[in-house]
Amino acid sequence: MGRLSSIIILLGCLILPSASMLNQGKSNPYDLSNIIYTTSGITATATYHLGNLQSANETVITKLFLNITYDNPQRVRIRITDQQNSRFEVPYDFTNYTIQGNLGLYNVTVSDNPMGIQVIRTSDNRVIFNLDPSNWFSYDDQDLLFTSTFNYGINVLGLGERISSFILPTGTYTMWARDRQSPVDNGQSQEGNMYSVHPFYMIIDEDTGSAFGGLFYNANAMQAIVGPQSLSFRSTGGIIDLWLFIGPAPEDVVFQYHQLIGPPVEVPYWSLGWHQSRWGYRNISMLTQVYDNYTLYGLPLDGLWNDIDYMSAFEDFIYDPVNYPMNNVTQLVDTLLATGKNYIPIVDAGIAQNISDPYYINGTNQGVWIMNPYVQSAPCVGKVWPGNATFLDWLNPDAQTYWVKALNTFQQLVSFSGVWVDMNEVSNFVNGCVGYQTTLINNLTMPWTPGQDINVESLDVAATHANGVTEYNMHSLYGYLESKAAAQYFIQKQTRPFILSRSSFPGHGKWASKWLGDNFSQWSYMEYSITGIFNFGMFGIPMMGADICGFLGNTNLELCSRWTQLGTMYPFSRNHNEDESIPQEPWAFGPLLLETNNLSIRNKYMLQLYFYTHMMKISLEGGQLFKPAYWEYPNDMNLLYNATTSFMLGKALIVHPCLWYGITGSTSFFPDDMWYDLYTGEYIFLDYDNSVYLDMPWPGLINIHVAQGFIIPIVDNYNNAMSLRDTRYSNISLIIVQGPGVEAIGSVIFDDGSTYGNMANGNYLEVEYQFFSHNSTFDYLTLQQLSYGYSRQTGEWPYISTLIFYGCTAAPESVYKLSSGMIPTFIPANVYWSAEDMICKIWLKNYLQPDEMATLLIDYFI
Ligand code: MIG
Repeated sequence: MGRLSSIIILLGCLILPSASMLNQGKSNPYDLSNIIYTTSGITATATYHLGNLQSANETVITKLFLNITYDNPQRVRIRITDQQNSRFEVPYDFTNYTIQGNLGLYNVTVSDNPMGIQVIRTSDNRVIFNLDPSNWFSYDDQDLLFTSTFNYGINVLGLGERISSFILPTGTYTMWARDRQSPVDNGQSQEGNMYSVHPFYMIIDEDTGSAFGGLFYNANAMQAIVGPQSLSFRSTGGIIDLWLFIGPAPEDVVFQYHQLIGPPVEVPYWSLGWHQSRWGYRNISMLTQVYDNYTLYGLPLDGLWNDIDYMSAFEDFIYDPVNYPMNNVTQLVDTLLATGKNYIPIVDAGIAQNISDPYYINGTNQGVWIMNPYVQSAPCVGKVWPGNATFLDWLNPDAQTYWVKALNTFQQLVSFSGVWVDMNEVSNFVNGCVGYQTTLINNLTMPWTPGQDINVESLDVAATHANGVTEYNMHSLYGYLESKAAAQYFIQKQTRPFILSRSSFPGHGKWASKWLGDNFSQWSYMEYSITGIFNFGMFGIPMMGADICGFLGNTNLELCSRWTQLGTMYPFSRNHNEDESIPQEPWAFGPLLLETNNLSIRNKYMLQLYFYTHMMKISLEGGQLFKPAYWEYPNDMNLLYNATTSFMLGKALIVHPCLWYGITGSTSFFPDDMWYDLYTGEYIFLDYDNSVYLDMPWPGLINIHVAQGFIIPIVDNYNNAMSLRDTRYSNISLIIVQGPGVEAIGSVIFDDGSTYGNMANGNYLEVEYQFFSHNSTFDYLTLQQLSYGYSRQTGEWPYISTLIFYGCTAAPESVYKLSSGMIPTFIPANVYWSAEDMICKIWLKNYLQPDEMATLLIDYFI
């Protein structure tokens, strides 16, 4: 690079905005008038002082409409629109709601000259939003800027997608969907934005540890600027539509957000198992060999994935007749389905522009492509794997029909159980529309640029969608709208969608899942996967995972072993690899990895009902399964500052992954509670600072501990199951974690695991188990049906075989069953007690079904 250009780049960096520079010496250029206060909010007109114009060619919008609504007691919406002209708005996909008012939990005030807005949470008088009148505010045509300042230090979370630490360092964060291979973003480069766009943040108050959040519902290229006591958003278009969530606990914010965007789609039972994938299974025999090896090594498998290798000339939906002859594909898929496993092929966003490709012909006939802005009736052609390709315009209803039909045609060819939608940022190997790059460069003038030029490796941002809407506005919505359309294919069949997408946007979780894209086979990326899953859990996409063992570059035995231990605790667990790296299937490194895989996958199986029950509840209520320990113990800010050294699965389990090479144990921190080793029942004596040294063996199991007060359902046959389907025909054990004076509680959801809408329609069985320490001589365990919309089919989860008590301080003697209105029946159980380990076991034989309405009375030796 020449000296001159580096100087220019240097200057470029210097003039990039920082929050303080944006705000320097300028106050809000708008005044409020016509202010109307009602019980449901505030409306006003904002008028620009013309005297504030910086230059004659500024495209300022002079009259704005401010509409603040008190949506409900935990949520405020601030909408600022152009009073005279309509502007692009994100196609709204949230649940409609009626405005409930604020009930005094927050207080909103506005100032008129200049304009200011302040939202205060009344419970602790904290400012949770403050559009300070003395700050610069902009509502230019392509430059929307607003800043919220706080009178205390803040930790900012969220603002995806990027690879970053959980707490975002102060700096500038770009949001614009981009196919980029996982740079680490510490707020300095402005080019760390990746596949998805989620302008959702959670702020943790540095002084009090309490939380609140916000969603800036805007899809245009934008940046968020995180300061020590401020947060700004600067977008290149759209409107200001901001929802604030008042908290005050972190998990409150998550639920409040999910209530707005809608809880995530139910996942199929099988999808929570173990998945094998790689790019580079070049022919059907290689793919079949993978299945055969799983059988050979006695390893369970639930999903076998097929990357772009299956395609003929990289054309979507079309099998290569030489490398993937249809007969052999069908044979393999039939075998998979017969053994309870599933087949998931990839589908790329670009449809090959090949005049003999039926999918191209149909799309052209139906006029569903994103169009070239410079030529009449020609699509904007991009370049991806098949070469020239066209892309669907999701604003056009025909595109959705086209997509559902394409999937139906594909299904007639091959019985896939889910689809993997890739390259949907939408990614393009060239800039703009093929053949029109010069035009593109001449036409792109923007008053400012969020990070890289937005035409780089995207379709021309002038390309057109239905109703004249441009790619400038629609770009970052592609993956989300594509997934939503694909979901309709499954929903029409009443099956649960299983769609793994690389790009997403707020609302995505209602339809589909996501993985973290192209990570590196490096220790640091293994740790970043935890942050990534935390973030997407907040964003309402709980079915998340990262490529286990790493995608780019070569993995190694130790890293892959540790990553398998951790990765089997992701909600979505898939080993996936790039085509040029060394193999990383479970057998790729000899017996040590094989053993780790076997133990780890089976460990996940053991917990299947715990995972599944959580995912089903989340699909009804929102919330996170895989979450920071801080969510559960918000009094301990160390858990926030060291967020990745542990994570929780629900409320009961804490996991300590090994994130470092060359060690076999580590000092580990726990939240303040009573913890037991999940596998052995050993009570964990914590040091004064809540730490303890944990062995972290490999091969071996990842550390999982269970808190007192919970009942964990365990699938008994986890050591024999070869796919999750087998776990449906297993007895269950209950691990009941006692504590002095503490009740223990847990529940299980049973259903058919595949029909769409079971939870919403009540077609499930939920049983709650509750354990009461009655007195020193006997205890109760109650089984209660909370929902009875499903009856277990023949052989499904027949009995509760064993009760396992941790923290048990007396020897059980006998067990009686009380069913309503009947005399207690004596159950001839086998009992065991270890005084030293404080563990009791009661083997119930076949006397208790998991959904019986019953109370067990447990009698102790005294
Ligand atoms: O340009 O389909 O992130 O998982 O293996 C690369 C090949 C395209 C990117 C995905 C990756 C997948 C790969 N794809």
